[in-house]
Amino acid sequence: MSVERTLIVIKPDAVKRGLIGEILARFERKGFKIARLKMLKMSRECAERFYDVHRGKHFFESLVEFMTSTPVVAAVLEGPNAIEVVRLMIGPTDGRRAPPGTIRGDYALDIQENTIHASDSPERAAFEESVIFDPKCPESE
Ligand code: FUP
Repeated sequence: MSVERTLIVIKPDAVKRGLIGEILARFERKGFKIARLKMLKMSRECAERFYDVHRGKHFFESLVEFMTSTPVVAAVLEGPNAIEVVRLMIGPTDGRRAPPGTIRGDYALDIQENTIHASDSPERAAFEESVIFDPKCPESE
């Protein structure tokens, strides 16, 4: 069992719907420690860095617009096999196909406005934490 860190972002759709507490509570109940927490309104530069691997894809521009539209809440979660376990808890990308019981399965009906992001590898987790917690990605006022 390896203790890992992963980065989650509660997306604008979920923040607007008042789901921050409910979503964080699911991870706390599961046993993860919230190691870092930040509410921010992502700048375009911050969102483009965060989603650098998707640059050039057909949905990139609309994804950046969505993620910069209203504040998000980011957290670093720590616990055993955090990356794999948190990905299982959030479910597949498309909310319509995500099984009930997963976060996307319970709260989302869309592929973009799908409630939550979670890192998919240790390298991405470290990179995404560095982007989000960089002072160049300022906290929302
Ligand atoms: P995931 O890792 O499950 O968040 O999904 P992906 O890495 O496949 O997608 C990254 C982001 O792009 C997600 F926010 C969903 C979004 N996306 C679209 O908006 N349209 C698509 O066709 C595919 C992904």
